Amino acid sequence: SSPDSDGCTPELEKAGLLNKTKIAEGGRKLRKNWSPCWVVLVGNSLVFFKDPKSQTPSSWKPGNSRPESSVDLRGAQLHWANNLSSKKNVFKLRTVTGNEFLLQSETDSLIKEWYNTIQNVIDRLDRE
Ligand code: I3S
Repeated sequence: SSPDSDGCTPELEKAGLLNKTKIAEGGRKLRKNWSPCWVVLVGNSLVFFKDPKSQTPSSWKPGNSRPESSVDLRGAQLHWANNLSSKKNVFKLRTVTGNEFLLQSETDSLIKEWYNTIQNVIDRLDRE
């Protein structure tokens, strides 16, 4: 049977290392502070873990590690945002509560996968 045969454990959709900075909190602009971050997409949330060295996708289990923060993707908006940074491959995620994050990877294919996977979750939640 699948690990989620009881239907109670949210499905782990994707996990990996991205560069992250928060640029707004509740609509108020913040100063950029880029840092590498383990990003985990599980259920309706994007979860951020601080210490990349202590986290791997295979070691991640719900309740096993302490997330730095998490983002509810319901009603969120995703946009490519290369105009907001000198870095390449940047997208912006804006939550309904007005928190804004930039996420970035040097690897084109990787950032496209993340963009598409997050957008699919947002679209699924929009249809609910
Ligand atoms: O959009 P900005 O203000 O040019 O962003 C850069 C700055 O935040 C800079 O920090 P300080 O100005 O506090 O030293 C960061 O080090 C840069 O990474 C920011 O720009 P990029 O283009 O990397 O997003």
